[in-house]
Amino acid sequence: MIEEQVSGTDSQGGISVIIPALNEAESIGHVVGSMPWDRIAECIVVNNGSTDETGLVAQMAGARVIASPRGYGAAMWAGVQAAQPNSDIFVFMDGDGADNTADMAKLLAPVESGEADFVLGSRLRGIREPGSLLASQIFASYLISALVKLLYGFKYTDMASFRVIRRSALESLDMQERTFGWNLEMQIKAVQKKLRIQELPVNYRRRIGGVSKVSGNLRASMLAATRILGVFWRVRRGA
Ligand SMILES: Nc1nc2c(ncn2[C@@H]2O[C@H](COP(=O)(O)OP(=O)(O)OP(=O)(O)O)[C@@H](O)[C@H]2O)c(=O)[nH]1
Ligand SMILES: [Mg+2]
Repeated sequence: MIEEQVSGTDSQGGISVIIPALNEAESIGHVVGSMPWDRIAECIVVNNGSTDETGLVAQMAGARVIASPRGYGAAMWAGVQAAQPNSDIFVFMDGDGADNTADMAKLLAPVESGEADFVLGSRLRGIREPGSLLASQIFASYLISALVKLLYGFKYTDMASFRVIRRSALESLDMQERTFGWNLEMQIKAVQKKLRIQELPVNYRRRIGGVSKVSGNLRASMLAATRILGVFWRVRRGA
């Protein structure tokens, strides 16, 4: 089975996994430690502003740790800039242990085989541990998906971090968001650029430890919602 997956790849370069992590010392060691190291070239943890041992724990577990300006999208962008030049595929995922690295091979397969440019992991289509997604998050996902369908004609079901994209495809998107609008900007622009998109189910757990930076924090959720709505406005204007 493993041999089949490896021989099925036409990835000429390598795979860089990029993980933003802000005060995730309780989970990041588990996340980095569970990487499929035989398949990936590197795991980059972007640790901007943590006041705990996130960087040290990630490094001990085998990640390359870098810093960047504060912000979720800023961290993603810094990870892309820092990736080894010959990586031709990026995997993005969270550092809190909610995403399952066991799903990575499934998300990679269509990009590696050349069938897709962008594969989004959908938590709404997968199995969710009770309490891992708040009702408000599920509602927001439906609402945003409906808006994207209405405006751009493509039906996503989620806006999750866990995703795989070909380097050349990402470069064609000219990503501008440096906050929580990053995920949605990628999804909308992927449709606009007519990338070959797939959405596949992924399982989702509660965060292993630490504190939510978004969903469990009202102020941060409102800020993220504002940024996400701002993406619709900005991308519509062609920026
Ligand atoms: N480097 C960096 N990482 C961030 C920043 N904000 C959030 N993150 C990371 O982005 C990922 C997603 O944030 P979460 O707090 O898990 O957001 P969430 O999944 O909506 O909230 P939970 O449901 O509680 O997990 C986590 O790995 C965070 O550590 C930031 O400003 N900088
Ligand atoms: Mg989370």
